[in-house]
Formats: sequence, C-alpha cells, structure tokens
Amino acid sequence: MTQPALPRLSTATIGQVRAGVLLPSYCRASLAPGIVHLGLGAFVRAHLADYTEDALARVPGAWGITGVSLQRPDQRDRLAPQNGLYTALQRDGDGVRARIIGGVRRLLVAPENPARVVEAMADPGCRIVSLTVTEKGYCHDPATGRLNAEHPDIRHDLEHPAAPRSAVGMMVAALGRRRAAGLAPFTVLCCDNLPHNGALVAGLVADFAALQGGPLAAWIARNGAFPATMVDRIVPATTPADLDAAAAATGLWDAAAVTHEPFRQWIIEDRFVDGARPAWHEVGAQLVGDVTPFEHMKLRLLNGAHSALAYLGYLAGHETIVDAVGDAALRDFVRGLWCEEIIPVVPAPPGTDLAGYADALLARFSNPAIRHRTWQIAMDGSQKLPQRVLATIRERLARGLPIRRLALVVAAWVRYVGGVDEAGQAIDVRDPLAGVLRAALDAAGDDAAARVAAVIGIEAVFGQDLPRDAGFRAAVTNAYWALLAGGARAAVAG
Ligand code: CS2
Repeated sequence: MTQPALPRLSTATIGQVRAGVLLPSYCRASLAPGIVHLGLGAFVRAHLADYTEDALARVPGAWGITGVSLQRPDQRDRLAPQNGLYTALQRDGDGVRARIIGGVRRLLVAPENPARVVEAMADPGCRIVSLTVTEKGYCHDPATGRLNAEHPDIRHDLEHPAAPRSAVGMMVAALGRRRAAGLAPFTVLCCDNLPHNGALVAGLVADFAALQGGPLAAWIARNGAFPATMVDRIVPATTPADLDAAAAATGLWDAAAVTHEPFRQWIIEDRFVDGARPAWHEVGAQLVGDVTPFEHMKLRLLNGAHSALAYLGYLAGHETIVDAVGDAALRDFVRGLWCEEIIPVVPAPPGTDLAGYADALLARFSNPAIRHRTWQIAMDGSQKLPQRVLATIRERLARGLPIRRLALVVAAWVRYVGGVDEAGQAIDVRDPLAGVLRAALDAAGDDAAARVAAVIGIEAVFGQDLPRDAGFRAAVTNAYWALLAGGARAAVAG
C-alpha cells in the first residue's frame, strides 16, 4: 500500500500533480481559519470541506478549517506531512475525477492537548464549530435525545472542565471562554445523521452547561445558533486500493485520500451567528427555513435502507452495499421497503418526488466504484436505528399500518448483534451498547422470543413505548423466526 516511487503530496510537490487534477484556486497561504471542525473522518473531508473549497473559489474569506481528531492521532499523522492537503477522488462506473483539497490549515489531536482545542474554538476568528463525530460522539440517550449525564466522558468533563474529552464538553468550555471575553458565540453546525440535529446538540450543550451551573446556559440560549442540517454523500472508509487509485490519478502519493460518489447534498437551516458563513449557498448547498422534511427523507429512505442492507446483507454473506443490491432478493426487498412502508408515511420535501428519490438511491447504491462495507454501516446500530427505522415504525403503528419489512430490519439487527452469522462465523459487533446487548442476550438464553424481547426491551434504544407494543413485539419475533428458519435471503423474499 505504499508508493515509494512517487513523491508525497505536500505544498512542495503540488506543482508536480498530473494535468487535469483540480487544485485550490484561492490563495492558500493567506487562508485564515474560521471553522473548527470536530471529527476529521473521511466524510467531512469529502463533504463540508469540498463545499468550502468551492465556496472559497467563488467568494474569498477567512474560512480555513482547523481539523480536530477527538480520539486518535492517525488523521493528523497522515495529513500533517502533507501540510493538510489531500485528494478527494470522485468515482463511478464512468471514471474518476481527482481534486486536491486545500482548506484544512491546522490539525489538532484533542487528547494530546485539549486546552489547545478549546483555545482554537475560543479564538475570535473562529465563527463556526462544525461536527462529524458520529452518532455516539454526542454522549446522549438515542431514544430521548437527552445528554447521558452518566456517560464516562461527560462525568469526566464535569469534573475537569478545563481538559474536556467530549465534543459537548469542549464546546461548552470554549463558549464559556467567549462569554468571559465579551465575544459572540460561534455557530454550532452539526453534520451528523441525527434527527433535528441542531436542536439536539443545542439541548445537549444546554444540559451540560446547566449541570455546571452559573449563567452560561442562559447566555448560550440567548445568543447561540445551532442550525439543523441534512448532509449527504456516500464516502466509505478509505482502503489501500483507494490510495493506489488516488496516486494513479494524481501522480503523487497521498496517505489521506478519500473516495466518494459524485452525488452530494447539503440542506442547512439558515441561522448563523451574525450571518457569518462561507458562500456555501452559491455552490449548491440549500439554505432553508425548515430542514425537517429533507432530514426525514434522507434518514428514513437512504440511511434506513443502508441499515437494512447492512444487517440483512451481512447475514446473507454480502461484503458491500453494491454486492447486496446486486442480489435480486435484497434489491426487491429494499424497493418494497421504500414503496410500501417508508414513502407512504414520509412527507415529501418541497419540489421532491420520493419515488424518484428512491430510484436515484438505488442507482447510487449500485455504483460499482464505491465499495461501502456492510460491516461499516452495521456499526453502532443502537445509535442509528431510532432515527433510521424506529421513527418510521412508530408512524405506521400510530396509523394501524403493517410493518412486516421494517420489523425484519429490526430482527436482522437482533440477529446481527447476537454475534454469529448464518455460516456460524463470529461477527465483530461494534456498538457503544455492545456490553448491554451481550448481557441482555446472555440472560435470555436460546429461546428466540426471549432474545427478541430482551433486545427490544432496551429503553435507551426502543423508548418506553415500543417494548410495550404487542404488535411490534409480535412482528419482530415473527421476522426473527423467519431469519432463523431460512436465513436472510429467504426471509426477505417471504
Ligand atoms: C451510512 C452513512 O455509515 C452509515 O451508517 O449509512 O454514512 C451514509 O453513507 C451517509 O449518511 C450518506 O450520506
């Protein structure tokens, strides 16, 4: 996976890049930081940073990005020798387009020096703190959306407010510094796939500040801005083959390249402190008054189907989403899930035809150049299912409508977190509630109905309503039996 024969991408070598590769078209050397981004994974590098690159080319401004890794130094270690530069490789069946992105100007690793992260956010030049820390990074209870005050990182941060570990703790520490310095707050721009993500993060920040006591919570409520967003682009974890493809496209070795599909979408609630933001609206992002219909469409159709294909596809032996939708049984199942169970209870955003949206999703999932692993999407199901699948189930139950396919998705998750696949192989289950799930399943023993009841009884995921709903329990139990009896391929056809 190394290309020792090629020079490594950096400011010194960028001039050697192959013709046709897109390059930063603004003055990078004088780009001052205006955004602190928490969670420097592949997604933000192919989404917010890509839009910002376009915005800077259109309207210059102090919108450089300080990228913060909240856990490991890996991204910084890949990007720092490249002066923050990296390749975004857009791929589909028709070919490859390479772009070098230059917006990341500074790199920090929070555990190495949390005070520097707080300082970067407290700096007057910082106008936006954006986040892609994944669902579990918010330390909240997924069923209620409230701060989990017992979360070890939150407990730590309440005891050590000057050296926070959690994103929420860091933002509150920095907002406190800004208030003390007489500065306006920064806008908090959540770019994770969470329901009402702006209000959710506002609530977590408020909960945390209230636990600390003092006037900060009220100051944030009065002056802060937490716009909701809907973010969309399929960006799988980078593989060694992707790095080779990026090197082949640019002629430079890049340890931090990302691969993404051509499609991108960004809907942002137009609510920023002092209106300060890059010209994202001029480069395709839609600034709107209400993100909710877009968010419901995306979380329930795209992410809901992704999770369905992740669990059912993994159990059926498919490594990637493109493999799973290449299997006619699963493809038909997902079509049925959209048309029969999801679309009828999701209001269409203005100007959108949901059937067309679903067709476009199937085409995106079928992109042969994007190998998005079912195992990657299957991660953290306890944090994902509520907004992706359970919200639609609640809508249907309230209207007395059947939930056969949706219940099968929940049953596939129960089967998946059981930790053994249909071939008898162990599954590497990654989930912040893995211990809780394991204990529930161990206590239930081998009885299928007891295993389903144990998992769907976890209130942090299923709330108080669903565990008590006899119709829900029966539908998931029946689906689980079908999975045990004939496997995932037969169950989806049933
Ligand atoms: C995926 C998302 O990993 C997952 O859970 O469903 O990352 C998905 O690819 C993006 O939300 C697409 O915008």
